[in-house]
Amino acid sequence: MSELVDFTRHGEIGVVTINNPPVNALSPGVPEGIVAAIEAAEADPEVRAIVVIGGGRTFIAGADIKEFGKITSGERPRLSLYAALNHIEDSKKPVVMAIHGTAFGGGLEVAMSGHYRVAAPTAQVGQPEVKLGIIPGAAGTQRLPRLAGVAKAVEMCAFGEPIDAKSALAAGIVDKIIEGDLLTGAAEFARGVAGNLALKTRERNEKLQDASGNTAIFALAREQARKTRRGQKAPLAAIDAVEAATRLNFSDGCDREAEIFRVCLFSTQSKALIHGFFGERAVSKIPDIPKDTKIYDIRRAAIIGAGTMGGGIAMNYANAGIPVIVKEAAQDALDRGLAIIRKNYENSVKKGRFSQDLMDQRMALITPQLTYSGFEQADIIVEAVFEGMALKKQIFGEMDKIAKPDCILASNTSTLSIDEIASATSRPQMVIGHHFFSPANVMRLLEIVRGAQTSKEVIATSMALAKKLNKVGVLAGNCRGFIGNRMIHCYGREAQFLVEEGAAPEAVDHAIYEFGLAMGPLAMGDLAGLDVGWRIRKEFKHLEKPGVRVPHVADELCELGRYGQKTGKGWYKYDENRKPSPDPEVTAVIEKVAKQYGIERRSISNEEIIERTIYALVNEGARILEEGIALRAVDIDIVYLNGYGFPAWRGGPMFYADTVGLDKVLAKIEEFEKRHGSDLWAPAPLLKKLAAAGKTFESWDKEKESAAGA
Ligand code: 3H9
Repeated sequence: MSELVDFTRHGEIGVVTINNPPVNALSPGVPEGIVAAIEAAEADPEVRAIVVIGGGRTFIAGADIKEFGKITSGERPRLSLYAALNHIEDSKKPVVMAIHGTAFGGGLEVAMSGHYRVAAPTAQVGQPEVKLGIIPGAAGTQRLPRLAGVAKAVEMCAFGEPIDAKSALAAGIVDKIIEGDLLTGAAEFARGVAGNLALKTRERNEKLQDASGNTAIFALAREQARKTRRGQKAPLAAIDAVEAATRLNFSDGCDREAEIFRVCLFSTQSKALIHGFFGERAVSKIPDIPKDTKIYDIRRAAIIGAGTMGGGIAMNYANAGIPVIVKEAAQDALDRGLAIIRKNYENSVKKGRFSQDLMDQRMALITPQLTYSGFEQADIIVEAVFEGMALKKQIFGEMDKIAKPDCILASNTSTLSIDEIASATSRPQMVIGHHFFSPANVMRLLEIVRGAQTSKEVIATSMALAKKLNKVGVLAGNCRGFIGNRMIHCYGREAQFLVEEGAAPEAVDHAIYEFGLAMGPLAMGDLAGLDVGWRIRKEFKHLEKPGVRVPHVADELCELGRYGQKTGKGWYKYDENRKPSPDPEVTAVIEKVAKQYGIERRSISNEEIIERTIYALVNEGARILEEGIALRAVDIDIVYLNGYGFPAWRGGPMFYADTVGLDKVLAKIEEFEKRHGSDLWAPAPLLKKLAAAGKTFESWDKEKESAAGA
């Protein structure tokens, strides 16, 4: 056979094994190899039934996502698996698909072309294509409703969540769960069905019902998709494709699916989501840190600070099974912190996300205390106190005295210099930034900030730890605000300027929300607490360049005690259910500020709101890239997708700029520079360079990667 697909005979059972590590994606040669192996099995008179199984850690994780870019760029013709899958299904000998690991996307589509499916208890099956902005493209939307019924198929194809083996069995996708060795069990199952050719999936129409019976299912799914997948086209497209299965015969349904698949594949949304998929994996690769760098074993953690951040961070450690001490300075603060942790867990139990038992286990891993007792045994200590340099340095000085020599000393600072913090210790090589995002138990981003002297081992351990904590770790260089907050500072500044210039706060937030972010910048400020930024601005007041415009409204709101949601008022006023509404007091503050600083008020379009805020991110992002604070443009995108609610289907701010065209983005920035001055809007040199060369941030990443590999 081929290197990718192997055929062997185990007595009267032909075994087809796919060997395309790491995930047995359907790369060129794999589908052809499976078909050839099935043909060989059919031609072998000794073989009575066939088992198809994945070699290594999984069955088939889907089509090879790397191939999609080649199709859209015209490098490869269209990808079609229909004929291959019909060929498998037309086998005269029963084909048993043996699933372990993940049968995702094209993997499940291959599995459904078999006559039977058996699965390991830990296997998962799913049609996650919508997460890549596409729909199943190898008859998944046509075979799945025939196996599992319309409602299940809509749920799986439109929302993309995988299901476990037990649910797959209940849905009729899998015929048997095999305990013990999968190949042995599958072969035994195959012997049992030898000579008994089940109906082809594509001919099983009994679960499709008539179109009218399904109307409610489709209507409900569309409503849910519009709500929970706001702005995304693929979920609705997937529903259309499953609906086609209920209206057309299999072959015409497949044609319809192919048309819809192609439209999705060529969409900007799909390119953006695929960029995010590979980006999430690319960020873990640090060019100057070899794969075999020593990683410290993190078995015990300690956190200083039981506030919102400290508590959330403690939950991450407990969730990963790592015992964690949480230290506070005063009993009431410690009690408050622990009560919030408990409440968060209780909510998860109430929502059925996990059992009371699991909650109890996790709570038992968290030790609240007022002293440093036990800190000497910790493998990592995370400081999560107030954002003030003096306090942080004092704490790091104390940690230095207590911690064992190979303990990692991490700061959760969101803006302050890691090098200055490290200078309070005798071991700057062990000091690193672990910037979690609020709520820390929910947000996936962990910005890992490398100081000038941070050791490679500490960086490598932090990247590995991020994975263990179920976070996406992105490495950032040390500068004020690192990647995320340095950029958000410019974005927030423009949002406030827009308000001073005449846009209502709700107009700014609405435009950004419509653009696709989870929340507008002012509403986000209210949620995070306006006093946080106020305090930071006070700390950095001495760095402000005289004569450069700064926003004033948020500081004035803080002076009035309007810290945001926590005080019931900030940019908005909040009712007892935290529902915001515009507040005349805020309008009065804005008008007063505009008058005081001679700012002319005018009507501002949604387009300007988007350009001023998003291009401010892009321009600062380009500087961050050029300075090497971020390793790649995609690292910035991953920070924004996972830490700031940037819509995944726009790919992140840098990818979004690529899709607009860097020449157009630059032209606007130059216009803003003329209007608002070079201090705020001078275009980043890298942006100018790329725009002049007709390049993109993505192409810049690729050039850097190939230069590093050369
Ligand atoms: C599809 O099937 C369309 C069809 O309807 C048919 C159309 C005609 N392709 O995530 P990991 C790489 S669309 C290429 O770190 P894990 C990944 O980049 C597809 N490469 O491992 C990484 O590379 P590297 C539908 C892939 O154990 C390495 O494998 N399927 C693919 O944490 C390890 O990956 C999906 O959307 C792929 N399909 O998680 C599933 N998958 O080491 C996408 C992975 O160089 N995949 N790679 O960085 C996943 O969800 C996870 O990878 C999986 C394993 C759960 C499978």
